This record gives sequence, structure tokens and C-alpha cells, in this order.
Amino acid sequence: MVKTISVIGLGYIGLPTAAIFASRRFKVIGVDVNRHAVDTVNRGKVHIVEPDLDMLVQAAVAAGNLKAVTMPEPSDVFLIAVPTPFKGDHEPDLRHIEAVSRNLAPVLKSGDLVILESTSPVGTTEQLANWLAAARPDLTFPQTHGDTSDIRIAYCPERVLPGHVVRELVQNDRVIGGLSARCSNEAAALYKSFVEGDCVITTARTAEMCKLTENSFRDVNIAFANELSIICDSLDINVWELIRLANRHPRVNILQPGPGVGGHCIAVDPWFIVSKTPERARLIRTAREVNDGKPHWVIDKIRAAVASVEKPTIACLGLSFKPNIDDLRESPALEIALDLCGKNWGEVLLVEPYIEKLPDSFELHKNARLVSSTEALERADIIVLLVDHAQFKDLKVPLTLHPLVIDTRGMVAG
Ligand code: SAJ
Repeated sequence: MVKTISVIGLGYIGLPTAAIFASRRFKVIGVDVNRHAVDTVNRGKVHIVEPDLDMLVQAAVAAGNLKAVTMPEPSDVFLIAVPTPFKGDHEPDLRHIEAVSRNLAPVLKSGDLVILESTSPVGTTEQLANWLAAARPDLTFPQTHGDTSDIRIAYCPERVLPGHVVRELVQNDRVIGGLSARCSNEAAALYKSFVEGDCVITTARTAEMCKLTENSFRDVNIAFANELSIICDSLDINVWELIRLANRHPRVNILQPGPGVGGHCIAVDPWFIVSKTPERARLIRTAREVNDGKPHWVIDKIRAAVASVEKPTIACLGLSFKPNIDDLRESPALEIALDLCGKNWGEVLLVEPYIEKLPDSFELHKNARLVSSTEALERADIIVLLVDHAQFKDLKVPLTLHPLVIDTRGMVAG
């Protein structure tokens, strides 16, 4: 009978997951190396922006069902949700998972269930199991003892959309891959305490690949739209109209072009497939390259526009990685804006309704200022629309009247 669940990594996935388990009356221990995150959670507050999360965490802490600590403590379940970035030439960096396995091993006891949720290259769950087994020779593990092992280990990827995490955690189906049938069944039973979607069982390797496949599918499809936008630009065809028309076909559903692909998932995860099978993942690699190349193409469009105006004032509308959120991490809009400032072609006016202050990365750029959309529209010679925030919809008419607009999201031209 599971009583205590430790969630290791209190980020965008770990904290909402911890709070939801706590709302189902489990005793939840949140573990994070970041002291600020731990102190904030223990005050019933949140250190990340996600709708409804603040209420959930406040209620869980007030009810005494959620506390946060910096080192793992004994529990019945350990759920790992730490980052898996890449290093060097897009090689997966598993050092956070390795560090967790080092800190977790001493508190493991027979009967415990360990679940990995971090997006990971195929084989990581087995690697985690091997790290734990090496640290605890007194316990048996499923990679050697199958269903009779002391410790159960499973992989269960998160697949929630930032901005909708609390709802999607409950409603989405979950794919669960245990290292043995018993591992899968125990993990599925645990998720069923709050998941309304189906909990579908498979192997750990398939579950790892499934998560990577979902995000690669989206990346390849966005790359198709981005490539079309570049082709259409050179053929003088409105890509937004073209996609609308093509999507009238019952079996065609093209995504939307943009200034590039941002965020910490879709621009990263396909590389985990490429790094395992570099010779075979040709389409997946090319899609990444197409999407990573899009910000440079946008800069080239701005360069061409700048040539026709002396000392231009350039406005960038939007800096976040996608519409209607405040998240600037891995944002192509931010990359374009920073690159533009560095070119010193003229003053750069930046409009981002979701932030109050420019990030520190702009400190060196004395030609950049955060301004209102009204000021940007009044003063800019060139306007670059980078994010289609809902707030910008009112600007459609003034933007249509402006002589020089580079519209990467199809808000004016679409
Ligand atoms: N984008 C386009 N055109 C589109 C759709 C998206 O250019 O038609 C761009 C966005 O502007 C953004 C990037 O792609 O820069 C990624 O945005 P997104 O909304 O596609 O995805 P994320 O990164 O917010 O969340 C994804 C989701 N994965 C899928 O939809 C397959 C989410 O379900 C995952 O849980 C999340 O990655 C994750 O954590 O892996």
C-alpha cells in the first residue's frame, strides 16, 4: 500500500505532479537541489508560472500533505522529473538522473517503486536501474530478477502542454513501460489514482521512444510548414492561404510556420533519437536543422528591409517561445531580437506584454528598449511580428496599414 511518494525535481512537471498526488491524500515529499524552490514550496507558494498550480500547492501544503526537502528521504515511491538537456553536439546529458540515482540509492528499501518521467534517450531506464543496482548490491532489481525483484522500476513520460499542465496531467492518457510486468502494473495502479485517461502498458524502451516520437512528429511537421513558408516567399505565394487551402483536403493537416521552434522539449527531444541512430534518423535531423535555421532566415528578411531605410527604428512584437505565455526559454523570437540588437542597424523596440523587464541578456544592448505596442507602432520604420499573442489581434488593422511589416506568424497576411 503506497503511503508516501517522493517527487524528485520540482520543476514544470514535478511540482504539479507532486501537488496532484497530495490532493489525492498521499503524503508527498518534493525533493529539489534548489533551496529557493524548496523554501518557496514549504511556504505554500510556487516558483514557476502555470495556471491553477498556486492554488493546488497552497492547499496541499496547508493540509500537511506536501513538504519539500533538498535530499531524498525514505518513501514507497520515487518519481523522478529532473531535466535532461543536451551537451556538446546535441548529445543527451544524463548527469541530473545520475546524481538523483546517487542520492536516492541509500534510502531505497525492498518493495519501493522508482518511476522515471524525465524525457530520456532509449535505454535510460535500464541505465538508471544499473546505477541503482551498483549502489545497492543488497537489493535485487528487475533487470536481473524480473517480477521477483525487491525494487520496481518503470518509465512513464509526461506529455502535458505548458499552460495546460494541471488539466492535461489528469485528462491525458499515460504510456507506462516497466522493466517487468509487475513494475508496469504497480506504476499503472499509482497513476490511476488521479489520471482520468487510459494508462497503457508497454516496455520501458517503447515508452521512452514514444515520448521522443511524439515531439519529433510535431517537429517534423512544423519543419514542413517552415520549409513551405520559405519556398512560398521565393515564389511570391501567400503561405497562410496556401496551407488553409491544402488543409481543405480531408487527409491533409499542415501546421503553422513561425520564426522557428522554441521551448525545452520539441527543439531538444528529436536529438535524443538522432544521437542513438545518427545514420538512420535523417528526416528527424533535417527537420531540426530546418527549424533551427528559420530565425536566421527571418534575420535575412530584416536585413533586406533595413537596406531600404536610413537608420531605421525596428520593432519586434513578442519575445516568448509561443503565444499567450511568459516563457522566454529557448525562444526563437528572443534569439532573433538579441541578434538584431547586436547588428546595430538602429534602435530596437521590444514589445512583450507578458514581461515587465527585459532579460539580462539585453543589458549590453543600449539600442534596445521594452515599450508598449502603441509606441512601437507609432515609431517603428520596420515591424517584425514574432509571436501571435491574443493581445496583438487588435493590432491587425494598424499593422495592415504599416508600410514595412515582416509577419512570421501570419497575423496580418494570414
Ligand atoms: N509551433 C509552430 N507551429 C505550430 C505549432 C507550434 O511554429 O503549428 C512552435 C511554437 O511556436 C513553439 C514550438 O513550436 O515555439 C513548440 O510549441 P508546442 O506548442 O508545439 O509545444 P510545447 O513545447 O509547448 O509542448 C510540447 C507538447 N508536445 C506535443 O504536442 C507533441 C507537449 O504535449 C509535451 O508534453 C511537451 O512538448 C513536452 O514536455 O515534451
